[in-house]
Amino acid sequence: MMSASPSPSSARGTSAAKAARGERARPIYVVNGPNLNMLGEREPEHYGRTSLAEIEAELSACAKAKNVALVFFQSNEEGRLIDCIQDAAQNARALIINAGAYTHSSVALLDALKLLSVPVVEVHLSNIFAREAFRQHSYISPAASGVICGFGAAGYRMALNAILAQTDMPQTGMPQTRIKDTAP
Ligand code: CA2
Repeated sequence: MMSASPSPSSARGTSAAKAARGERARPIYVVNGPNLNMLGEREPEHYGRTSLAEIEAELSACAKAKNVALVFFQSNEEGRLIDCIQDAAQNARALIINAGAYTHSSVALLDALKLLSVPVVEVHLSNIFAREAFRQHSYISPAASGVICGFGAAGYRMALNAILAQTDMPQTGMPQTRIKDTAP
């Protein structure tokens, strides 16, 4: 984990410390939506030349170095993405999602993501705000802790690091969990 020194022996046996360790053992889900299985094959001007398999391999290496488990999932089907998000709501420590074009259309994904009480990071390879108007609105952002876009494949690593900073280092002042929308 990221802490520099072991917990003091007095804190190690407490139920709070055990709960924190159990939470860290949960995997971070990395969910990719429609057409992202085609990465590297077309439109490199928007999405780069790195394949999804290469992105996942790089993330796996980062996660291994930090002793974090990852679960990867990609689907072109909205319902299968929702099933995965519901699974994450039960089992994940956090979730990274590039919902692809469903970002701009899916209230169903938004509703599913609202089930999560752990950090959710929305990632886009391209800077969606510098593209067509229809890409500049995300239905899912209200359920996200944060959004990373425009940094290509590196955005996934940034998301992982942001989650680890948020969940392992509460002293940084970042909120520990996603703030729920309390608007009526
Ligand atoms: O920039 C992103 O990551 C997007 O989520 C990618 C989506 C797009 O609809 C969003 O507006 C922004 C599209 C992913 C399609 O990826 C392809 C990759 C190679 C060839 C064709 C599509």
